Amino acid sequence: MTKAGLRQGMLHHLKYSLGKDPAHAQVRDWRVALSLAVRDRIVDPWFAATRATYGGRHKRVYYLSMEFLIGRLLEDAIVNLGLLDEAEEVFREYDVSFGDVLANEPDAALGNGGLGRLAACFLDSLSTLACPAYGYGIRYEHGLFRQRFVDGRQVEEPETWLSDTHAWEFQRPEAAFEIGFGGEVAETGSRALWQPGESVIAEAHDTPIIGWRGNWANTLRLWSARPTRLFDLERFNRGEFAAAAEPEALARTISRVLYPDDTTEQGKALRLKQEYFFTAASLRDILRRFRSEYDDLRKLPLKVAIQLNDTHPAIAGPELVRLLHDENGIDFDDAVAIARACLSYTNHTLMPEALERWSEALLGSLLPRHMKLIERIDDTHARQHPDRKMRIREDGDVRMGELSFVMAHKVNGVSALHTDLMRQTVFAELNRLHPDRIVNETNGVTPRRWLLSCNPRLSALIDRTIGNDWVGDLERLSELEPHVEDSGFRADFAAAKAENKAELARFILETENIAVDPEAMFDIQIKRIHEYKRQHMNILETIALWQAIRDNPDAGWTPRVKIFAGKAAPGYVLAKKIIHLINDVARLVNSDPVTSSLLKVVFMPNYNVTLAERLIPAADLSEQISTAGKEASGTGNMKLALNGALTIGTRDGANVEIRERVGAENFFLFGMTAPEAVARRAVPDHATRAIEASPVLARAIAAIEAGVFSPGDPERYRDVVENLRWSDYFLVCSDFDSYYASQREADAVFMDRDRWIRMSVRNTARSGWFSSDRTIRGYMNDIWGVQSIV
Ligand code: GL7
Repeated sequence: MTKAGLRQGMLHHLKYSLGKDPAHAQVRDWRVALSLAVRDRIVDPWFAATRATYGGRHKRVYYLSMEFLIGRLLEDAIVNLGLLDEAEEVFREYDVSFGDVLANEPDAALGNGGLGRLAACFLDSLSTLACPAYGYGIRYEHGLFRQRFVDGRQVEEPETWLSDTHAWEFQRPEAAFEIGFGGEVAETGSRALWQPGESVIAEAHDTPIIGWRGNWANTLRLWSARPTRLFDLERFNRGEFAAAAEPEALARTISRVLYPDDTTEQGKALRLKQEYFFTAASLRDILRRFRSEYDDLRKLPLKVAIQLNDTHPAIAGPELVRLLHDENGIDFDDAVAIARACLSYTNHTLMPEALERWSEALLGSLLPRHMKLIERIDDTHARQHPDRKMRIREDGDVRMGELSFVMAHKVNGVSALHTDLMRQTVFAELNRLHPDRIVNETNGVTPRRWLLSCNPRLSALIDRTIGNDWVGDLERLSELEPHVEDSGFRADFAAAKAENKAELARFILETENIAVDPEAMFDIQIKRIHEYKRQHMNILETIALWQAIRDNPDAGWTPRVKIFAGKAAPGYVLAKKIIHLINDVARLVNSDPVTSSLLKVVFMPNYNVTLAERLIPAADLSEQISTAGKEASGTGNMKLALNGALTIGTRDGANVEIRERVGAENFFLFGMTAPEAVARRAVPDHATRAIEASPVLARAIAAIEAGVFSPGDPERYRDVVENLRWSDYFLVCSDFDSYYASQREADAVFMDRDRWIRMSVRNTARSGWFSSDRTIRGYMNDIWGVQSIV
């Protein structure tokens, strides 16, 4: 498409969709007009993809996920359609800042963290690879809460991404299904009929997702809930206005908010309702589409692959069995076999508190027929495997991981280490019974967003050096490797990073009013706040460094800016305390005249996809410091390495594979391995011993206890410190010395700037394997049995 075409489309929408004259258009009007013009360009390839899929009678992939953390869509679409230069030029003509137009789009924060962002990267790759696919999820009215700090404490505010026009979606009032809850089950012989006691309507909203080069588009179909009956007219006429509106309010509650959890289970009835709501609507839709083409439901697995993103859609197993058996008369054992051949399940965490369980009582009352089917699935499986000790049901609960495993033909982990640990721990017995079921698909990230769009300076340098085929084939970044010996290339590489850092420094000054030295090492930890991710180990190290600099300010320290960003789950008291501590440390350290040219601490509020896009290109050092065995994969670690940051990290999750690929000499490794961590935890008083053995750590902890960072309130961090001293399940104390030493090694290397840049280039050149295109190819071959359509 030409610049003229884009201009014309945009002016058309400005006039006819928004009713605005260019002379009076606001940034928001331009943004919506541009989005609609770009969306118009997606419709044809979208239809063509649908036609090709029907025409070729191809198998489709259905990715069921409670979360799609897609962020902003406009720039992605423009980049994938190759319209970036054209769009920039058009806005120059109208003297409107293109950057402001892009920044006007709200972030679609329909996810908490890595799990939701992975689903978004997968959508981009599925379209790029021309794999016929649908993403299915919930159209939350309010995505992840907005984070503010008040006196250093996290305050949550509702997020309102839909309050302005959402230009991307097509409402589909005709694609609606009635979803029932509760009620009774009438059994007649071996068949049963479920009569739900209440119901809501699931209504579809479609967003087309265009792939790289604009050849293929898939659909993200999000369900919103509306009442079967709008309001109670009788009550309204009696003047009971609030009561009359009740059914509507109740129904809408289901798609009202995203649960703000991250790797902790949320045991709420409403959450279970959300899970069943979107899973049931999606399955109904999948069967409707299948039936429009084929009449034998037994052939379902030939045409349908359903991926369960974690256990949140685990009820898909019993629901599909119910649809096949109760509603279509297929024999129970056959129904289970058909469902299993369609379903596969991705596990994203081994943390016991995050593995979903629902009480049989709750399941039985909300989904009575499903509870009976789960019992039957469990009993049948136990009969088939008499030596089985574990069951799907345990202590009055249904374990959703076990249910998903039993109902899936493939179960995958998200990094090599995590998959091994799955085989050895949570699913050890099931793995023994079904040794071929578990496979590994190491996570990846889309290079379109996480290098091409977010880091234009580095992307342009790569284009100039090796051409631009790397965007669709990221392993070609390896062609950069020989250029590491070229001093001109190294200088350009360093300049791109330096400019990115200068830009971030300006942003930090503007938004946080903190002046940071762009020449200093930008040391970045960005992710949800969690004890296992150990932001508190990072802040302890910061305190220790600050103390060491004060002791001897002229010892040739490497200047550092410690940057943190991330949200804590609102109910996670200790995580919120850690945020407060980091902010308190920042306040004191940043105003210390002795250290302020050498050390700054910045906690950027409201971490989201857009902020990540700003921070990642400017990072020198990537903090990936979780307790070994706890981070299933991580994906931020990949984005940072791809953008040339060096990792300081443990042998956890995908760090292991990153280190293998970028080379051990280009990675700052520290800390215990996963088995060592398990052994260490068994040592009585491991934390106290570690503190006694480390004067540096002891002194940092003592400063917190003395109220150095909370003057007049020395008790403020009592729980954080007591937890470290007396329990320290995540082994902060035991790993501390190793971490501190590794940080000093990073300091030394950073002083040798040429060596650092060589290491940085190698990180970028060797990160090509971490493309989500590679990951999706793995799923297509190993799990779904589908092919790209060319
Ligand atoms: C997570 C893991 O914690 C994270 O390590 C992984 O990269 C991500 C995607 O596979 O999934 N599991 C999880 O429950 N959340 C994650 O981010 C919220």
